[in-house]
Amino acid sequence: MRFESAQLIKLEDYKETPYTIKNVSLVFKLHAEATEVISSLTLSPRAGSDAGAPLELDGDELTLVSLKLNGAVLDEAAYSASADKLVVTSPPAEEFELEVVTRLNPTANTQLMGLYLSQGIYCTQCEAEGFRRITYYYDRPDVLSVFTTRIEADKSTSPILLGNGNPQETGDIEGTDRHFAVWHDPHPKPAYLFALVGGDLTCISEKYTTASGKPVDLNIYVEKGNENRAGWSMDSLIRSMRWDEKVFGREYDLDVFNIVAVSAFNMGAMENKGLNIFNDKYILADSDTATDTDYEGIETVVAHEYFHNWTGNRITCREWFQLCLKEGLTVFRDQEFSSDERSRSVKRIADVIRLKSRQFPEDQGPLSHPVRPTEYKEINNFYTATVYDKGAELVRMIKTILGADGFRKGMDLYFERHDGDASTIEDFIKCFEEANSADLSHFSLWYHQSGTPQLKANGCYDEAAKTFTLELEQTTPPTPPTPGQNEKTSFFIPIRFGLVGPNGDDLEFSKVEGADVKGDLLCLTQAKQTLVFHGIGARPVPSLLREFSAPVKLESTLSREDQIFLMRHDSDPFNRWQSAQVLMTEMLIEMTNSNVPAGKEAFIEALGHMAEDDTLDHAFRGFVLPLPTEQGIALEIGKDVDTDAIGSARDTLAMEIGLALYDSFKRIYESLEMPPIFSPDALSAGKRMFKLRCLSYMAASGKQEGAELTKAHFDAADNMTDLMGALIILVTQSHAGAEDALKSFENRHQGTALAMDKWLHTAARTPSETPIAALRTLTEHPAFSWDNPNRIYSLIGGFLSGNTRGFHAADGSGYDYLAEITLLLDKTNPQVASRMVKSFGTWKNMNAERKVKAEAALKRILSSDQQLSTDVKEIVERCLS
Ligand code: B3K
Ligand code: ZN
Repeated sequence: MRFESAQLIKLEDYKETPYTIKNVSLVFKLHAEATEVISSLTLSPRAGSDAGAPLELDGDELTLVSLKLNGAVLDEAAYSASADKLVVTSPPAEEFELEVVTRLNPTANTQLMGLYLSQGIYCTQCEAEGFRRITYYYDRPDVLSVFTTRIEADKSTSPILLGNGNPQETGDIEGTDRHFAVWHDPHPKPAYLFALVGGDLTCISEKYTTASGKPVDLNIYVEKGNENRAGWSMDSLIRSMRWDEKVFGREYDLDVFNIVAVSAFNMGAMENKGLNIFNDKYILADSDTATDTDYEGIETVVAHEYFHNWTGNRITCREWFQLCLKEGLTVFRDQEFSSDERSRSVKRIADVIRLKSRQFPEDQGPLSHPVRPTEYKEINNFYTATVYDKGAELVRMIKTILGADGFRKGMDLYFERHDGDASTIEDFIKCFEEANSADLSHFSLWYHQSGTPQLKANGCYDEAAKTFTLELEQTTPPTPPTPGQNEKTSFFIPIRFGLVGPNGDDLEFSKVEGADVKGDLLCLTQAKQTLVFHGIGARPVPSLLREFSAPVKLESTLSREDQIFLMRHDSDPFNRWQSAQVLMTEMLIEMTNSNVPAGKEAFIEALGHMAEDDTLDHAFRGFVLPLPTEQGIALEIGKDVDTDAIGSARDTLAMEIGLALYDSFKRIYESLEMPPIFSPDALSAGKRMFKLRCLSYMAASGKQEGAELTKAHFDAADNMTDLMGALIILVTQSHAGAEDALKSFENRHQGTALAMDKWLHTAARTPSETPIAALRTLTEHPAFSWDNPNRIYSLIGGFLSGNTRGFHAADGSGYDYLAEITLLLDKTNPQVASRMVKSFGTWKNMNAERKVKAEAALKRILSSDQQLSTDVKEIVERCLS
């Protein structure tokens, strides 16, 4: 484990290694507690590097068994080896072979980085710096080598042996009950893409033929008994492969593509070359155990990891500061895939909800950092919503600015020019500039400057002159922890817009002064700009930031009537949703401050109107209905937050809407027929979601019937979506049937870990007078375990993100508990601990009473006697900065 003394790593210090590694040949002798790894490296001094420079290889908790150079045991005086470094003092000036033998204990590897055993399955996780926990190596993304891997293991416990690339050879090891498999990956790759798997697995298989006629064997490996739950993943994989050929012209490049699902995994999945390893949550699905959201998540993650084959693997990152080069781009690609497979406008809303709920809080608090940071202590802390989701927004803006054809030209040039490279954001941007003769220098600031810009808009119509004047102003609040960024520069902000006329159509204009406008796109480049639109025949309502064309916070001065008008009439579905959100948020904030919001009835009527509008698809209507989350409202309020007041205001408005529109919701709920056989397709899923959202309001209305119908929905559910949907309503709204429903869910699903994760997540959200006592009791439940990240993310994560009033309880008990479990988890799995402790990221927005408690809890972590991991220490220090 790396401890708190870790160095600050800076982008400006980047230097190439003095040696290159052409080939890596690995032999793994797998044993549960003593695995031997023989690594043979072909090294050469890099041209232009200092002759005779020492060879310094990375390690982490390693035990060196032996070391040979060009076949001879190396004299002890010629090298030094510690757990985290191997230094060969004066290596030869010509190409040479180094053989490094290390011994590992996969059973004791609770960090789940490097080689570990998960339910009897050997597997690896090397990104970002896990390979150094296997052998001494240049564990950094810019050292690309051709890997050959021989895996040896017991035949009975590990009949399946998988590696990167193509299978080369298999056989028995004579005189033993062991066997071996050799895998060769012809594509040079960095060590973080290395993987192996050994275990007693079964698989489902398909044959795929690429667009140019190359056959590929596709296999998804799962624990025995789960093979019937992997079909959706296979279907998603095949659709992703076809889509990447069609939309980006990218084909798969090996003879096999293997996916393995394991149950103990720190994150969602990993794109190792030809051997993706997945958290089983993102592979296994059937109607009884997975919700529609799970099906959609699986489709997205399978696609995402597959798309990495080009954006990440064929073209990788020069160093980890460039993480968004592969992650932001690949998220953009998976978002586009899902948009094409499902409804584009609904997908856009879902992605923006995610961005606003995960990235905006990060960017507005002490954990704010640029999409391409310039320094870090622990790289694992930078797999953030900013790098991933804001990173994807930046790619989307490039497409918005250049248009679809210009974007494709830039991508084609990127693939052509950088295939086989370890690249940078500058390389990426240059491809779009050159392919389009465009200048993206101002735009590029988005990669380097942190913070969410606020965009203020104010419009004024002059009937006599037939002009509409639009004042736009951007400001980006300082984000103090970002070094040197207290003064912010203006961004290049692409704004899609329309001037909506009285009948709901966009008005034409004859000319515009004050900004560069092309069609429905205007680009704001300065702090303040005033645009004058000429030839406007009637008073328009400006609809700005259509499709959420830039990741900014729009502060509009539109009246409530105009906002309701957009909600009802805007031709951009995204902005119809956005207007409803703005109205709900404004009213909830007023109610939190004990005021009665103006225009509430008109808003509720408009909401009912949208719910009943059969021209809109069900999923869209399902997304329009719910109120912003308590966390979302807290973020909008931004300071002196009282989560109890927010919670009560939200409950009240939900009740008022439920009561006012009860008959509408009931009519919709009863009229929407579901097909007799479950299907996870987007249309059916949208309908199920819409029904549940109507039900949620009916239950919130206070009418007994609403609660009864919810319980009946739960009892009649023949799929996980309906079961969970109804359970969440019963539990979070504290209805009488909640306890019975939790019991019945438990009886039905005990023993199925992924289903019980949902139970833990829901139970953690139960409103309680003593939330921490209730949470402690849940940690004793047989379905929970401190050893498996999925269980922790479900229960503890469910509490932190879904029980806002419990976590932010004014007595500070939630903060104390988070400090306590951070220290507990840090002993075994720092990545999981660090993910949990990030929930402190918004503590500065709280009111004084809560802030004092949160700060004390954070300081208690720092002052603990326990040695902290770099992961946790860095987050806690940044939170306190
Ligand atoms: N690249 C991996 C994430 C690795 C996280 C390391 N802490 C999965 C993904 O983003 O596709
Ligand atoms: Zn990724």
